[in-house]
Amino acid sequence: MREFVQSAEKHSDNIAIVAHGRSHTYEELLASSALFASFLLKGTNDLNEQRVCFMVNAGFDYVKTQWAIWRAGGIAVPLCLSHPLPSLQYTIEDAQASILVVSPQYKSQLKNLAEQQQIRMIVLGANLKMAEQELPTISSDRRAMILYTSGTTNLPKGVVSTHKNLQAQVSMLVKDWKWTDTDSILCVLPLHHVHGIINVVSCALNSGAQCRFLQEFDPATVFDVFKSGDINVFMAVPTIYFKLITHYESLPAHEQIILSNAMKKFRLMVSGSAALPITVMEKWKIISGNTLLERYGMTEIGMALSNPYEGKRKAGHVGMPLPGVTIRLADENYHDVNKNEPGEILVKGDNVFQEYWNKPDATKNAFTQDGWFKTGDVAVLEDGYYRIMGRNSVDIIKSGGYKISALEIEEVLRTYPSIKDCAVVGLENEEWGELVAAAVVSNEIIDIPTLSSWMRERMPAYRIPRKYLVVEDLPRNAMGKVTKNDIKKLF
Ligand code: MCA
Ligand code: AMP
Repeated sequence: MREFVQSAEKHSDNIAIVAHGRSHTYEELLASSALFASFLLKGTNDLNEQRVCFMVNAGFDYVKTQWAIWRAGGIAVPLCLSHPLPSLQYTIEDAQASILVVSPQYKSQLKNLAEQQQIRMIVLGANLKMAEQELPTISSDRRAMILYTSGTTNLPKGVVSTHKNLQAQVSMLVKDWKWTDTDSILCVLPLHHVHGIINVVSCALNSGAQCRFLQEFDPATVFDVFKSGDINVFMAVPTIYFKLITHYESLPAHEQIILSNAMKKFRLMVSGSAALPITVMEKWKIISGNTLLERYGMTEIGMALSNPYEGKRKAGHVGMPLPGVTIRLADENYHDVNKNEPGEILVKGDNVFQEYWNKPDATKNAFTQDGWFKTGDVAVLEDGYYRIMGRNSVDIIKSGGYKISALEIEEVLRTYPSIKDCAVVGLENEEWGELVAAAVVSNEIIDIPTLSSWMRERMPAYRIPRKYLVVEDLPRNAMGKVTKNDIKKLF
């Protein structure tokens, strides 16, 4: 946090944030976050790593809240704005939050929960009376943030990063991608994941640059901002580039020319969170004049590999280690693989997270005995560039850039009255990366729209199966284990 404050002080007159039609300087951000930190502290000296969950719309209030939590010594736990109550409740309870900060529109959704759990609820903008007090000094080894991520367990785990981890994640990108205080980026990504929080917002705000926010992704609005000439950096997941290309192709020729000319002026356009299809990279190059820089990262490590800022950006590859990151490719016994052979990506560096919240066994299992973080992703090194080949687990699905646990969806599906068993898989899909699909075992006729709406009450939209198949039984191997690759073939 210290580096954020120092940079903000240095750039106090610069515009930090543009959102909801208003601009906010770094000076305003410093003053508001200090005041709100005091409000959080409520006369105490230090939040001492209390978890503060916050469900706040993208923009000034979001960053003010995040900085205030950090400056008051709390752990920031951002909530997903589109999650239904059961998912929010899981996060709030698992994190053992003692404070909940919300934008006014989320108050009714979370009020009862906060009361039941005796959590202090703060509704932003509700004429909060604040008086500034002295703020604690926060050492960099303290916990700063918990982000929830799905994995090979059926429920999401809280990834705990310290201030030092976050600073390492930010600094390496600022350096490698040559951020400066003249940059301006547009944020369309959700702010409960590393991509939006670190790569977009924190890198900009650590550089004295400007961050513009849209409340949600919408291709036409994104293109309007592109045309305005107000931004020169953009970062998104492959699905977003796919959707932008589709929209571009629907525009009349004269509109396309204006847009293409505007995009040619960008300094940097980045893709990540999922594999960038070569077709998308090529089409984007034609329409925008920009060769997308593809990089590889994970909630537990921030970014690890990146195509070069200067130098050849290779399609289908994720480049080389970022400054401060050490990478090893290993076999199943965690020995180095031979040259040109695929292996699991293992990572070391200050960027690597501290622990899974309250899950010592999961934390232990995530590292080798000599401290390498096991990503579960398999890659091969080709001519100095890493290429991601897949994942160790079929139970992890990437759709729209979101990591999804097949097991978590199966667990919920099995509680549907007429479903006896099920198996969830990810089907390859150019737009979404993978599309969530479920084979369900039932003797009864299942009305899919009814099942779908039932699922929507329990899971966020991006986790809902988009294809169903009712089967008499699931294919299994000799050990009785469901063979998911056979299920994929059934679709
Ligand atoms: C939404 N829809 C879907 C999916 N998601 N359909 C199939 N598969 C999906 N995954 C449907 C909705 O149900 C809806 O249909 C329709 O699409 C539009 O929904 P909406 O939510 O408005 O979609 P969108 O706004 O177009 O969302 C697409 C999106 C979003 C913008 C690409 O998924 C997104 O923001 N993804 C980014 C996630 C992210 O930041 N990941 C980074 C984590 P209907 O109306 O029928 O319901 S990974 C990370 O941080 C690591 C460190 C890294 O490497 O970056
Ligand atoms: P998450 O857990 O949501 O942080 O997602 C991290 C996962 O996204 C990684 O473990 C990879 O499987 C995947 N990922 C991120 N970037 C890329 C990329 N450029 N290409 C392929 N997969 C990626």
